[in-house]
This record gives sequence, structure tokens and C-alpha cells, in this order.
Amino acid sequence: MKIIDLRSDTVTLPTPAMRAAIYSADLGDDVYGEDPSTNRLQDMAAEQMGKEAALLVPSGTMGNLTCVLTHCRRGEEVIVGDKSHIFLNEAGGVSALGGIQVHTVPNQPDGTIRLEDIEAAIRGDNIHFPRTRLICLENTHNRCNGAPLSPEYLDSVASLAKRHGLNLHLDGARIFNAAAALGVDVRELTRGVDSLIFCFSKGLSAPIGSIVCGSREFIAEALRTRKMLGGGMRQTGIIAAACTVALEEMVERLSEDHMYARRLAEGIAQIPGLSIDLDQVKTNIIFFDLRSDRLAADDLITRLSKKGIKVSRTGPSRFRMVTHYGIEPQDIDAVLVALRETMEGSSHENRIEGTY
Ligand code: TLP
Repeated sequence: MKIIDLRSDTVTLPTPAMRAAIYSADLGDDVYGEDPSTNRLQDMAAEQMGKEAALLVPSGTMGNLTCVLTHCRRGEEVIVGDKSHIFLNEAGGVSALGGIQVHTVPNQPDGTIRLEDIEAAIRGDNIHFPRTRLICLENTHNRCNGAPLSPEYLDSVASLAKRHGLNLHLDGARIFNAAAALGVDVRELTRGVDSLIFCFSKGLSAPIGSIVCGSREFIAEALRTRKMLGGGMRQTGIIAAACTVALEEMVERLSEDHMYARRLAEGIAQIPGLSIDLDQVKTNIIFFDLRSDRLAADDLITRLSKKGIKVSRTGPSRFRMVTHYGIEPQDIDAVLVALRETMEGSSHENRIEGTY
């Protein structure tokens, strides 16, 4: 039985070209700045993002942490969305390790934060208050239906930040998905930010690796923060080699994942007992809800997994599916058949039970 794993795009395995590149990578000690494969990747990534410099990190979480700790001192404040990955899914690292206070403001369903909400969260000059130092945005926005944030919106937050003397960080774990969905060059999404991260180990299918991009000065500081966090690694060329293939060969195909996510969502919309907002489906992440009192959320997961299908549960009756490299059209069809059988089976069982 083929396992169809839609829990995340992080489950993607390296391509044959990545495995070959890892095997033959030129290596050196990256803490001395002497790993040629890593240096090449960092230059490529900085160039693609329109920034002066870049720094390889093991994970998106360490990338965000490195950036926030580089921008802020202890006791300062960072404004983040209440559905952001930094707030929800990074183990409170910026507070626990950086002593930085997180000021949450509501994320809208499209992943944006209203400008007036950001503005209202910025602290005035008062000895009682922490100093606001940084604003963070996320693109695509994972929890907000994988929504892509537009260049116009990003620019408006960048000018707000500038007006208040604040820095702007972008968690661009899936920045290339945003660019593909919007049909824009990725630099249109990065031009106003002071720092950003993106991940190689999600839709781009590399086994490990994320990267921080920013000004030369910022990256020089971030290098020290990364070392402090234990992220100074040695022969990182084995990681960078696969990431380079990801950047060169895996970006173009992301819109396929978006197409399959849409096909999946449209199928789910036809299944009684499941509900999905098709207007929100824009990239490779979809959320749907179970609206049936005949089947428990846990049972849906169990029954699907017996059919070889893995999905994530993100709320009492909410589920997430993420399409990615390795998911083919026939897998989408198989998932839809399995979902329909599961939902129909549950109503049938209940009808029978109800007659006794
Ligand atoms: N997201 C993972 C889980 O942690 C939820 C996933 O399966 O989607 N920023 C964003 C927007 C992310 O979605 C993630 C990972 C990260 C940062 C962290 O990346 P890693 O897992 O490399 O630390």
C-alpha cells in the first residue's frame, strides 16, 4: 500500500539529483567560512532574495530565532500575528532564549495583520513600557490557509515600520509558494524587509536547511547569534549541496502542488459531512472541517491512516493537508475516494446502529 502523507511538505525526501550532489559536494569548515558549497549557496540565496548576504541555518525555527535575537535585546518587544508560526510553533524560543516579549495582534483569515492593529501595538516612549523593536510577518501564512501576502501589503507594513523606526522580519518559510501563487518575482515580496528566512526542507524537498537573508551588517551579527544558539556547523556543504539543487530545480514545480491542492479542495467540497472554504485555497496548504456528529475527529484520522493516508489535525474538528513533491494526481483521487468512503461508511454504520 502506498502511503500518501499529506501532513506536511516537510515530509518530502531528497531527489536523486540532491543525493548525487550531497555525495560529491566540495567541503570545508563553515565556522571558518571555508565551506565552498555553503558559500556558493549563501551567495545564490542572497542574490535571489535581493539582499546583500545570507546565512545557512539548520531549520526555519532556528532561522526565525536567529533573526529575532539579532534584531532585539532582552526586554524588548516583537509584534507578531496571533496565528504566526513564531508564536504558535516555535516553543516560545524568542522569550525563553532571548528574553524578548511577544506582543500578539490578530491575524486576519488572509494572513495579514491590519495596519491599525500593528500601529496600536507599537509602544510609546514611557519608562513603564518595553521598547518595540521588530514586526514579524509570515508568507505564505501557514495557519491562515497557506495564504500569500501581496507585495502591496508587505510594502505598506514596511513603510509603517520605517515610519516608527522599527525593523521588519519575514518568516518566508514558503516564500516561493507565495511568489508562484501571486505570479510575481520573489524580490517583490522581500524588498521592504530587513531580514527574512526561507526553507529548503519544505516544498523544495531538501532534507535539511533554511537560510537567513539581510544586509551584510545584519548577517555579520546573525553569524554570532547562530553560533550562540549552537548552529555553527562544520562541513555544511553536504546540506548546502542539496539546498542548491532545491533552489535550481525545485522552485518552478511548486505551482503543480498548488494545482493539486485546489483539486483536493474541490473534491472535499463535494463530500457530505466535510466543509472547506474554497476561496481560501491559494497555495499548497488546505484546511477543512468535519461537520458530522456521526464520526469523531480521531476516527477520521484512524480510518484514513488504515487506508495509508496521513493528515494533520489542527483543531477539535479541523484538519490540514499539504501537497508536495511526490504527490501525484492519482494520489489526490485516492484521497478523495478514501474520504468519501469514510464519510459514507460512517453514516451507513450509524443508520444501521440507529435501527437496532
Ligand atoms: N512548519 C511545520 C510545523 O512546524 C507546523 C509545518 O509542518 O508546516 N515558519 C513556518 C511558516 C513554518 O510553517 C515552519 C514549519 C517553520 C517556520 C519552521 O521550520 P522548521 O520545521 O524547519 O523549523
